[in-house]
Amino acid sequence: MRRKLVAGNWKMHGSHTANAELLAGITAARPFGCDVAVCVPFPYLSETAVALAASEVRWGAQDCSAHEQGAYTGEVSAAMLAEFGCRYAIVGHSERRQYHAETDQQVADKAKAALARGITPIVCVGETLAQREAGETESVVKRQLSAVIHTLGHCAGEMVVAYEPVWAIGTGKVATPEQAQAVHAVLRAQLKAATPQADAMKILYGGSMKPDNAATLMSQPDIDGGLIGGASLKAADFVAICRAAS
Ligand code: 3PY
Repeated sequence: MRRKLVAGNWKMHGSHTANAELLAGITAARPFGCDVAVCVPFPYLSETAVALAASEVRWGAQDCSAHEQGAYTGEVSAAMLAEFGCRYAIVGHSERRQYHAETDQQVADKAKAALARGITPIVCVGETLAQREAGETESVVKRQLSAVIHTLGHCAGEMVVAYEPVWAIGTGKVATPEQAQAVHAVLRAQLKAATPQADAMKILYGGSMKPDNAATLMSQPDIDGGLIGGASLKAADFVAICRAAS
């Protein structure tokens, strides 16, 4: 039995006041029967670390530079994230692939940089609507994951994978449990061919996961939790998803 993980992806949302309220709402609902994390904007890592210090809720970032240090204006290194106690870093979210033209190899390099500093990368893969309609879902997600597997080598078993169909992100559309499970099974098989740790690895579903669909999605055999967008911004919704995972 894999313990589930529910990770909130706040994206570019938050303020000191809103964060304090949200984090208080989450910690007040402990204990959870699953692993719980929030991935917050960089400027809020410090206050999140303070707010969550006495709890088992973890925190992380939404990106991580592939570079160790240097003249990379605007970038944040894994070493810096580690200094803030980050447990996770999301890499390769479709919004970064789309708006920042991140390639499969850049995503893989970011995952490697995170792991080198003891931060678990949550590696996002997923197809666009056009790719799904063209029957390319499997080849797209396998190509995206393959770059990471090859770059991480014997450490591949240490990442978390998140399947996020791009057409389900921020659209209110959600993959059916069967659609999601089918892709998760493909990813699990690919991981099995790459690492003996595959059966223990978490593959999250992301893309409009909400309190009313979380339990059914997470009841699928290869769905080990969720990467939660909009619903992670309301404590009641996020907590309800964590309960569904417990
Ligand atoms: C969403 O659910 O919208 C996400 O992008 C989660 O990362």
